[in-house]
Amino acid sequence: MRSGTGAGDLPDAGVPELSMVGRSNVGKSALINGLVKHPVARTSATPGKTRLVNVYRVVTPPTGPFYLVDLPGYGYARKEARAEFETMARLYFARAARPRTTSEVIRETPIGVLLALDARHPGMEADLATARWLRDRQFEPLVVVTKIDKLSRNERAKALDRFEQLFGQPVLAVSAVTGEGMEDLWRQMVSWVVSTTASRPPSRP
Ligand SMILES: Nc1nc2c(ncn2[C@@H]2O[C@H](COP(=O)(O)OP(=O)(O)O)[C@@H](O)[C@H]2O)c(=O)[nH]1
Ligand SMILES: [Mg+2]
Repeated sequence: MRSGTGAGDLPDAGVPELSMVGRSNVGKSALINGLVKHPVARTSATPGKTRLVNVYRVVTPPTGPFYLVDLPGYGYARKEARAEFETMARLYFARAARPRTTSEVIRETPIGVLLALDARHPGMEADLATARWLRDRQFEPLVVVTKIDKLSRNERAKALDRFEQLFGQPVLAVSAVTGEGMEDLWRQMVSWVVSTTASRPPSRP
């Protein structure tokens, strides 16, 4: 739908958004392509390629339209990348609908977060810091372990245990290459979208 660098380029309030958060090169764009089964997002073997917020409007039964948001990655070799990510993320996540005081204007944008982690690198400080950052702001991310095809059967069981220990929640293993876990992830996303729309009062009679 659009690419942008600032808050003004983000989608209009009111429509649920599912955003991809993760280090550069972890497979966020490949995940989006795998989910919508169409090469809409540019993938790259060179880390740090997505410097923009890319927004995709998804229309699929049984949900109403929602947005998939490909956020720039963090933890890329450049030192400023972390600060850049935080500046952008602060603007982006401030748009979410969350419990507020009655005197505040309520902006109805439910935001769900997919935190993408590389199966081969459990426990990277940048990932743990990002999970803390999100939880501090009341975002409970769905943890998605990417590139699971890169691990052997033995390695994967160990890695998934480790991720679950580190993040204190179940994780979902996926591969954009083999398609493993993608249906399951899609189902969880759709049911999140349905639940956000069901819990809100209808905007029109
Ligand atoms: N083997 C494997 N490679 C993947 C997978 N997902 C992404 N990649 C590769 O990893 C690189 C980075 O992917 P990309 O989606 O651009 O990462 P992003 O920076 O997080 O958006 C590309 O070369 C992809 O082809 C996966 O599930 N399995
Ligand atoms: Mg990308």
